[in-house]
Amino acid sequence: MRTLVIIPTYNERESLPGALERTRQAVPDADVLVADDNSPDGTGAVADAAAARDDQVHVLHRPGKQGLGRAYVAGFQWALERGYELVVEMDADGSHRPEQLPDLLARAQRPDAPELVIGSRWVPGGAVVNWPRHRELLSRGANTYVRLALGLPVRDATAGFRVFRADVLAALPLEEIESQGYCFQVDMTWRVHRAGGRVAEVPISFVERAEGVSKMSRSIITEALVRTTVWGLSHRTRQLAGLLGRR
Ligand SMILES: Nc1nc2c(ncn2[C@@H]2O[C@H](COP(=O)(O)OP(=O)(O)O)[C@@H](O)[C@H]2O)c(=O)[nH]1
Ligand SMILES: [Mg+2]
Repeated sequence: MRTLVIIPTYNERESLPGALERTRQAVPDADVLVADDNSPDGTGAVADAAAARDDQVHVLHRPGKQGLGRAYVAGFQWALERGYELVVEMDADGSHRPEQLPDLLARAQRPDAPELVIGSRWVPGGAVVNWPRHRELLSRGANTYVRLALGLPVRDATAGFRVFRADVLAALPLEEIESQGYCFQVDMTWRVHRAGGRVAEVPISFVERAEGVSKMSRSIITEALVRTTVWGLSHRTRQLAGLLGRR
């Protein structure tokens, strides 16, 4: 199936070349789109140089830092306009190992394939390598909260290594998605689930970045917490209204 791997970047000059090289080796048939938010460190130029050498590498230059969610939505639209059938999300920093992409893509292409395949840290066989304890606790806690608040049957809803079927993306109101940070991943998972899409998780080992710095911030955590709580409350209110309506 025609596959596009979208790599969002903000100040990933050191990490991007390795990510591109490994991705092209691991899945040579897939095309790659770097979605760069005009990184001050010149990541955009590094991406352009790679694209000049390789027809299967493309670059989407965005005007400035608008968050992970906006970068992915622009990348999804780019993919849909060009007829890709599978769309992959992957970080630039090496945390998502391109060598595990064939596993995810295989799961997404089986006859009973789900609409969304998540590379999961928190299913049996999944792992994190070199992650600081506080990040692990945050991720586990956030995922437990999401599962309970939304009743979402997913162990790693915040994960950013995943494969969407393009038809499910085409059916979603992408323009309406406002989540900016990692909350975007929960938002997308929740939307696919509510639209009746199936979500499957494939174990991955997530490796802490060796270069550059994380863009995780307090405001990104707050956004995720507030939005998940609002979605959870409206979900539970609808459930309750449904129950009362039936009596
Ligand atoms: N285009 C774009 N990419 C971003 C933005 N914020 C983070 N990213 C990218 O998203 C990926 C994950 O971010 P990272 O800082 O590694 O988050 P962490 O792994 O949770 O610490 C990396 O490839 C970042 O460069 C943004 O605002 N715009
Ligand atoms: Mg990272």
